[in-house]
Amino acid sequence: MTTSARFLLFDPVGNAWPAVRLPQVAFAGRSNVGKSSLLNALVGQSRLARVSNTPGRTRGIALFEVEGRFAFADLPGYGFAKVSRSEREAWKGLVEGYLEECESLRRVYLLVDARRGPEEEERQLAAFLAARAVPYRWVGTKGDKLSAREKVAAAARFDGEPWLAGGGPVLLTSARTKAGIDLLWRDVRAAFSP
Ligand SMILES: Nc1nc2c(ncn2[C@@H]2O[C@H](COP(=O)(O)OP(=O)(O)OP(=O)(O)O)[C@@H](O)[C@H]2O)c(=O)[nH]1
Ligand SMILES: [Mg+2]
Repeated sequence: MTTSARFLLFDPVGNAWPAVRLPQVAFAGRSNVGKSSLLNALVGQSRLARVSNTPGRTRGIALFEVEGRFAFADLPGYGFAKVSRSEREAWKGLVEGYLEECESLRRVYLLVDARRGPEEEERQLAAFLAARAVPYRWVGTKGDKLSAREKVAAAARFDGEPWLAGGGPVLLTSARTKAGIDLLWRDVRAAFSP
């Protein structure tokens, strides 16, 4: 299924996103975790958000209009070892500024490679959102790389991780097989329902 979606803007410094007033959800997570791929899987367009094999390629916030009534934010990835301290600081300023100040932000999807589970950076980001009462959801990515047994173990890695606004288990997805995409859509729609 394809969903109407179009590129709105790419904001590398944080001065352009405030112009987008549409209600929005954001996709956050480590470099290479699969943020852009998941966004593409959601809208059923393989080339809307840019997917790359070079971690840390997306250095700004990309915003996409979806169904003409809300927006998806593809946030720049973190945790890529090869970036300098100043680049890390720039990332932090850009992402935290957006998460803190975007009044139309309804929910944040915290993407975690299902094979790894949440680590220190993910917990810090979750705590940052929790402290500001921004609802978030854990999403496991690249589920196609896991056997059935590994999927059970992967889900268990999220046990005890905090949830806001509703709760529930980690949403295990695969941009490749489209597993979990329907469930994720249901959650996205819930974020935009009054
Ligand atoms: N097997 C598998 N590979 C995936 C999946 N999703 C993404 N990938 C691969 O993982 C790599 C990174 O995907 P991206 O979507 O660019 O990841 P990103 O989080 O947007 O990366 P940055 O923008 O650099 O932070 C690409 O080579 C994708 O093909 C998935 O569900 N399954
Ligand atoms: Mg990306």
